[in-house]
Amino acid sequence: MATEHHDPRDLARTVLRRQSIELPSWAFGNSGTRFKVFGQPGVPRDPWEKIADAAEVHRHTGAAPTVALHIPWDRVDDYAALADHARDLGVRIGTINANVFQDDDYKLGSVANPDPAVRRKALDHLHACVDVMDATGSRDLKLWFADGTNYPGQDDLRTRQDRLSEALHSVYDRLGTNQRLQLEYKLFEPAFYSTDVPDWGTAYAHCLELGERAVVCVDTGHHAPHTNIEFIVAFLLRSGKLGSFDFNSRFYADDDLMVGAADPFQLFRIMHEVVRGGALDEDSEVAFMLDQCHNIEPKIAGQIRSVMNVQEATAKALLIDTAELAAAQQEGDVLGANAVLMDAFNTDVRPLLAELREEQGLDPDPMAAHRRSGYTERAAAERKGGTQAGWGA
Ligand code: AOS
Ligand code: ZN
Ligand code: ZN
Repeated sequence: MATEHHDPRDLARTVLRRQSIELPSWAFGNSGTRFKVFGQPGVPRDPWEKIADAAEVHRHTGAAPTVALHIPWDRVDDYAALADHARDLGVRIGTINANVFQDDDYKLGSVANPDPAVRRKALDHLHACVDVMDATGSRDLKLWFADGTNYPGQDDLRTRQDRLSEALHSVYDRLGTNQRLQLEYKLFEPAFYSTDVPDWGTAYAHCLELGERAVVCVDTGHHAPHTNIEFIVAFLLRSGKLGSFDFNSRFYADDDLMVGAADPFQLFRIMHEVVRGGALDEDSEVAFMLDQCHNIEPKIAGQIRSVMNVQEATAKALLIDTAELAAAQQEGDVLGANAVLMDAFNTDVRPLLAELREEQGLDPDPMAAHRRSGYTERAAAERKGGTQAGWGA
């Protein structure tokens, strides 16, 4: 038995070396709550500078080679030039996020709005986002809709599903053969009575109807409290419908705090299902993105910390002795099986990750390397007048 036992550390090293985490451009701009946006010095003034900040995260972690855009927050005249700019800085443009929630027209919704003219406007924007993808070479279009209602009777729930479905079909038909539609669900907010894509089941059903290139995005902050998110991950991976993650953590609602900060054990359980379901295999197409707001902490450092948190949870999940776990499960050894999982979770993986970074020519401590680089001070000195960017703009 001992001879056929693989050392989980070997697999961990291989997978961790190739793991990549996508950064959201909007995490680098000023953000806040409805009560106050606290500005930070050196905040990017435009998408070009947001990409430069993302590149700084990648420089020290080696694990964040792509940056997601949000349109129109990241509107530029020439997206191909923006993609070149990213490449020059050592990163690439990743997912394109559509924004059909910030205009006055969208008070009663976007693609599910009762007014056909507003629905048309929203749909035109979604199509324009696919044009952006064509220019940047992006694979994924991420759709999150703020659509819903605040009061019973405000609109017809079923008709809204018909309108949503019509728009999704239209966007899906516009996609190129190598492009995908990621449908993101969220239980509530900004709508408080009903939401048109409230949960994974609704997103899954729409994606099934659309076809193979429509997949579900799981934002970890978008569930009711105590939802077993790892079950959703396991289910969606089993049916080939998990497209991506928006990682963040929450104490109350959609808090968008740093991933792994509120509940590292939950992140570990999710990463266990990710590994189990093959989402970190070499040919996996699951995208791992951050969707966070750094309201009070420094933004670049906040992203670096988040990337490290994902790496640590992944390393722990990869260290689970799967042979022992399977044997304990098969024998009905409840405590034994649980102990296998907990042993891995309680392992200090920081030395392993530090070693892997050194092998890649990186500083073993990305936070310290970023601090020492003087990047933040330089940005603060050079970027005058950068008060708002992205979220809160
Ligand atoms: C909104 O709650 C969602 O998480 C979306 O992913 C959204 O596009 C993103 O958070 C930027 O606001
Ligand atoms: Zn999200
Ligand atoms: Zn969210």
